[in-house]
Amino acid sequence: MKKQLLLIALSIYPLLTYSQTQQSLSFYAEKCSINVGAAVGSAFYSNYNTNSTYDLIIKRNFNILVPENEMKFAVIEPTQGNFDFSKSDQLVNYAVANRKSLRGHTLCWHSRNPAWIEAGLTNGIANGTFTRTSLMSILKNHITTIVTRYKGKIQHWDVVNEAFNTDGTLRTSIWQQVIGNEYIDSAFVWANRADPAAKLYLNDFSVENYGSAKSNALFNYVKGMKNRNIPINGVGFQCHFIVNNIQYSKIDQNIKAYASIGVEAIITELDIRIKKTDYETDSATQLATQAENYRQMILLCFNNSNCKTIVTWGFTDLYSWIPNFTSNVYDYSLIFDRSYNPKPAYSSMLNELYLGSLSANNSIINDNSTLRVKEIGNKIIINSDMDMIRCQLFDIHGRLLFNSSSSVKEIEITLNKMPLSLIVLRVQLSNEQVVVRKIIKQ
Ligand code: 9MR
Repeated sequence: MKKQLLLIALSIYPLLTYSQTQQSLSFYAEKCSINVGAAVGSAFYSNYNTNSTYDLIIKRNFNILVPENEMKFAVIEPTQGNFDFSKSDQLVNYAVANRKSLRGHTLCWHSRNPAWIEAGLTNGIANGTFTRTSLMSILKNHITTIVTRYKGKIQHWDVVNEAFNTDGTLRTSIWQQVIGNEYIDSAFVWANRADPAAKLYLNDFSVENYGSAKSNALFNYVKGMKNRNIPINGVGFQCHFIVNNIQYSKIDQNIKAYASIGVEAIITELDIRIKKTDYETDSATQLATQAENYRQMILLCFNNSNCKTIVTWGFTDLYSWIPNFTSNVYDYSLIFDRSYNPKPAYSSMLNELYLGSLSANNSIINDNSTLRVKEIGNKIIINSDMDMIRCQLFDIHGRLLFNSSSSVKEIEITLNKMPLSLIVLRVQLSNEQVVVRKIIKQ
């Protein structure tokens, strides 16, 4: 009877439209312990708590929000020492009232600095307006004031944004030129002192794929920060992608590299743009490919315990930075269309989260016909009727202990150097089902 019900649920789900179902992205994401979020831009403030479609989509679908522009330096400290919190307070109050988490974006960046900071550069070169000491104290005051104000209310901070060049060198922002490379370490230390519970991230673009000069540089830098005991929790992969042009396995490999040094790698600004001429030729194919791309991004979160946040950069094509940024060559990058209708990408994310929620709430874990786990001495033997395309073990802190990605029906893991405590087994089957099982080691 139970199986029959499940089959019916699976088969009708893709047919439901957004307006017909009460379920939502965050409804299922929470069952999978995933944060699913969106950036909110200027439209948020005119829709603030109005129960408009814009407002309802946010309330129902996202459990983490990020201000697209309203916490940037120029907006929040337009003149030295005078802070304008009007917009950020509105967002924070909304998040508290609606039980949403927040990502603060961003405390230190080369871009969107106010004129009084920009005055320190002439043609991009520091001109002596600020000394190292004066700029340190400006940055420290900026970070400390904002993080302290929102202590306990903003759970993630993009402390430093886009610090690297494509070749892996550090960007010569005003902060880097006047303070030196240590501006990054200092920014993290100041943010941590102001709110020790907030998680702190170094956010960047084109750092998603394992092995590029820029992603290697970011990885090595973060490793160095950990060695210097700088309080960094993770990196943000912005993920501004082009449809059908995403290298999942390289992203997966990169996320796992961060796991190996105890660092999160989360998805902070996802959008997947489509060339307008391709869309005009065959919109159905483009949207279906985009839907599959978004689904695969959700799988990265399922398959990596250090990637439990996925945030899109906006949610409706009505308000996206893409057309303007690409001189109208690209568009249609988000999961709702311009009329707030959910796109195929929305449904594919919803379905994937729904499937994930089934294994998260144990309805599949206990099905011994899918997966059998035996412990013999210091060995764990995992056996499945279906091919296992990935098999991973994590320790209690979510650190990866074992990882195999060959397609097999049986796998034997020797536990010699593994910690004696709870470990978590996560297996992805050839039907893409993810099975999770907890093993208590004696
Ligand atoms: O989407 C944002 C756009 O509205 C702003 O004009 C722009 C400059 O402040 O920033 C855009 O957001 C960027 C984000 O802050 C950092 N990563 C890249 C994003 C897209 O450019």
